[in-house]
Amino acid sequence: MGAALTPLNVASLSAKVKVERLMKLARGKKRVVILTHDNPDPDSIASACALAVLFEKRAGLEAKVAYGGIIGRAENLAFVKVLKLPLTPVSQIIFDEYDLACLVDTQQPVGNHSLPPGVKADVVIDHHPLREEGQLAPFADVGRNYGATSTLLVEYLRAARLEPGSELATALYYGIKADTRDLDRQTYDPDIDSYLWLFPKIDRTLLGQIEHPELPARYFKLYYQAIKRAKVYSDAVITDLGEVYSPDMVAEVAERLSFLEGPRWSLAFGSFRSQLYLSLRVSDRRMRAGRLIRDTLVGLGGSAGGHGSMAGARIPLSGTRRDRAALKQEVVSRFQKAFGVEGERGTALLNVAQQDS
Ligand SMILES: [Mn+2]
Repeated sequence: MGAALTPLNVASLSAKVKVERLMKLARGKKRVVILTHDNPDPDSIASACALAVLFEKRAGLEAKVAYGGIIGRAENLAFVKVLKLPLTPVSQIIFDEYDLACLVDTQQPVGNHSLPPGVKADVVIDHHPLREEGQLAPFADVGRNYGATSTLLVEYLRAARLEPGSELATALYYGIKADTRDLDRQTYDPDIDSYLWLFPKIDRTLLGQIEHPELPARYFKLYYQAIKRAKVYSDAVITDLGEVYSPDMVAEVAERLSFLEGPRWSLAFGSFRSQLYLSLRVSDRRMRAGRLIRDTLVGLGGSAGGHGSMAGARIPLSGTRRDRAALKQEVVSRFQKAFGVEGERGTALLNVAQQDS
């Protein structure tokens, strides 16, 4: 995937210039593949789909959106289904058939994506904190304050005078809404501006179907386990979900437990296909969850990242049952230390609830 342009982080340029750069990069190319991060969330999917539309409509390329991992949360499944978003599992992609590769909502060195090791991303568009090597792509738009990658894509569409259809508009709108938790968390002026621009274009009936989906029985079973196993410490709540049916449920549970009154930290972890997925939330915005999770898990392999009050990681699980249990124990004690609750025994959440009543 030869790139003719010199690497330059375009983040400080206007959306109009960014789009011009993208078009310049697309010149002479035929097919583009756009990758979300693994186990993609709505922001990642919406951004990828918007970028595909931009390449198709403004550069005449054939564009394919692909993802690694699985889409498991009911909201995210409904999102893809009701908005008819054209996604392809990465296992079906032959990278040699594409002359342009893009990554959205993540950066190459972060590692939570399925771009093969030998393939360099030509385009990287992401709102997560900048990783130095993340800006080495011929087109890198990274490192500025945005609550969602979808906001960046809305700016591109507007600069390109491309009117999104109601489905794409709804996708981008929900992408911003979900990542910023209804414009409440890590939200910046461009997010609000894009949100308001999209609002008249969305389909509210479809949005309702996404936000209030039917939930499978296993969802409730997982929550039952999560609550039963949750342990509360002076400043943290930690739960082991065991085997999960979808990695993104780990983040959902960590998010839910972060509402527990008292502790600032919430940590959930669960295994899926021989990986341990971890998700961390902190109620104090001054704490940097992404930095903490990376520092805490150093040396265990896998990948970790995050921003502000939320972070996630995955680490490979190998060896015997006992090895896996030992790794989990190691992870928990490292976090207990990081949360300042080492040496505490913790109380089962259900027993805390008894004390309350
Ligand atoms: Mn995002």
